[in-house]
Amino acid sequence: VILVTGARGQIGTELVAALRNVYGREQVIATDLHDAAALPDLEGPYRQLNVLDKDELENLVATYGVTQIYHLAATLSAKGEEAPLKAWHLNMQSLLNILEAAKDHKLDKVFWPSSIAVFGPSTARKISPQNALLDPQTVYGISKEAGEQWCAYYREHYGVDVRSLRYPGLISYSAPAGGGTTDYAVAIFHEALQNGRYECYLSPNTALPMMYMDDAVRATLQLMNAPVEVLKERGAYNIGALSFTPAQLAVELKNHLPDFTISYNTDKRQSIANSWPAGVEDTEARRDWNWHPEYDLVTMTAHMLDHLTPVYKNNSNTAA
Ligand code: VAH
Repeated sequence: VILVTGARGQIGTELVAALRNVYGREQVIATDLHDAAALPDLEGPYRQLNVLDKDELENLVATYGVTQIYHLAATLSAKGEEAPLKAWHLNMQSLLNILEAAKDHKLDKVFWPSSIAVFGPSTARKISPQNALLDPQTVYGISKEAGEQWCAYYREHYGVDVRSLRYPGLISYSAPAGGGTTDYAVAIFHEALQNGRYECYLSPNTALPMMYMDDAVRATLQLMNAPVEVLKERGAYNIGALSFTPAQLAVELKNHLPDFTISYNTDKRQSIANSWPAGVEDTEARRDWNWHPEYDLVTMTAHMLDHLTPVYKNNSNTAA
């Protein structure tokens, strides 16, 4: 039985669906902070869980005979800067609760997402290699760097099989991205379809490592299904797919929506983006567990619009 925390988030929504496809709906317990009664679209087993409540977590693990945990609940980069100590506490204490539960209940495996946010000035605006110096500039990035070290500690001291990926900015259509710096690349699709224009909070030439959610989900399952002996990296694996700027994404969108216009009005998220790499090197992921991306800017844009255009068409019809 697999337990997913943060199941209502951008990654959680997709991972729960993918895991249920593979293991069966009843084998994947989705959890998040929301009360089930407040979730009309709920499908499959769901339990309200505050990941800071260790007893509640242990209770669920014991009740359902949980053997794997995907721990996705966290505060992202931009939101974390608004309440640093709250973000640190949530991101770190929840991970420690999960690692302790994995140790005490001898779980088979744990997945925990790291991020390109672990990189900072030493590789800012460049291509970050797997073994770059990690000098994060955000609370979120600090929690991801510390989290990678805690995962290695529990692996080395207690034999917990915890695996991790440094996700780039993720782009998906099924759940809103919440509180990230890369989320312009999600919002732009909704605004382009709804209003024909988008005001971007990053400057036009801000290149960032990005990935379509289908690739991110596939990478996650591939990593989790790899035999443990092939996993050589102590920290989380870099995985790369795309690297583009807001201007490049806008040009690609215009190929589908000729009247679309973009404007720029940078805010504090620009300084976060400036501290991140423009791309990442993922030689080790390709070497150890055969990682390779399948979506590029053209296919990702087409896929996003295929799924979102009908949503806005229906709304405008009903609106009319
Ligand atoms: C964020 N989407 O922007 C997340 C991610 C690399 C970015 O960690 O905070």
